Amino acid sequence: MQILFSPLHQGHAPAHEFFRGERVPCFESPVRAEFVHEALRGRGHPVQAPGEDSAVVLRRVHDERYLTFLESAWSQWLALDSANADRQPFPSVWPVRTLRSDVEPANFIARLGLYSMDNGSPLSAGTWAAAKAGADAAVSAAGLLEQGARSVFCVTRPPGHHAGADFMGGYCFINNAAVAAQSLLGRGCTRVAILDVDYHHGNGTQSIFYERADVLVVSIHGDPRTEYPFYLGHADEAGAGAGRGFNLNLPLPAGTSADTWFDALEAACARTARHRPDALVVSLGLDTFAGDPISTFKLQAADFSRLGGRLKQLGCPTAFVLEGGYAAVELGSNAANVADGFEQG
Ligand code: OKP
Ligand code: ZN
Repeated sequence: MQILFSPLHQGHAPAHEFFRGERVPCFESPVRAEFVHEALRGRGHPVQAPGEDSAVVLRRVHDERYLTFLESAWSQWLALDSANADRQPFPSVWPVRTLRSDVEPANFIARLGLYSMDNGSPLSAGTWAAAKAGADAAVSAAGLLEQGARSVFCVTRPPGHHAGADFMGGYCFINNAAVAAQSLLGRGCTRVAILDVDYHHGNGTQSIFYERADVLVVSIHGDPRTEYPFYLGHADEAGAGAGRGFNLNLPLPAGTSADTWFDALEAACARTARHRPDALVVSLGLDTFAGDPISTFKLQAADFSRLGGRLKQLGCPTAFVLEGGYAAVELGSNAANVADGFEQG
């Protein structure tokens, strides 16, 4: 399987996030992508750097105002105080119901709140370059599929599926899966499916395509009544307008076993097949692993091979986009099991 990897991901390296009221080291760390890259390379998969520029497609997925902010956010932060180089900006106020989000504040932290869904998406000096490289990988994957590749694996971080058209959230800044899907539509595909198997509901992906019928979004995830991102991902969210029937959520209770998870995967695959997609984008979160430090599903290493094999049976050109997975040491082999399961399936 062709692997797309850029070392620019390493520049996204914030030190801390908030967890249970404390500042803790970031779960979403550079070693994650290094482990995945090493494991895939070690199993003989060819690796190349993303060759295409995502600039045009990015603007079809995300709002200009948000992209402009994101690209210059770190330099805006430094301009406030040169000592900010060693500090992380966090939002402190969000424009919830009754507050205005149409006026961009002059205050940097207020702008950060406007463009964030949570306090869990810390920025660092290289965040934009890392996120942009992820989008470049997504567009490059679409290009490789267009040229006849059966599958491509984007080793992207930061992840993307919580990022919406105009906001960051849940460690995510640019929605790489949405960028891949949008790029495929511009390359002769008329129907694309996104299958999100990350533990957390991909609220950003859902919201970007919610009123569209060309991109089917199917997600298996922890029930948002108890699991992040809490405010989206319920079973009754089916799409709206022209997109009605083109969003399928399969929430599962915290602690769900592998057997039950694979039952949900069958339902997800059945709906995906019925869409007859010209290409499939898999938001590949590996935080369904039993050893994940922030999630509660019970998949084991061999289950990731089974997942890859099942996805192969859909018979579509497939782009895998790395999302979550925080058991860093096992992340590489779990990701490589999906790739190998797909190729052998
Ligand atoms: C991203 B992905 C709060 C800690 C929890 C939310 C989890 C984001 C998961 N600061 N953060 O879907 O794996
Ligand atoms: Zn996740």
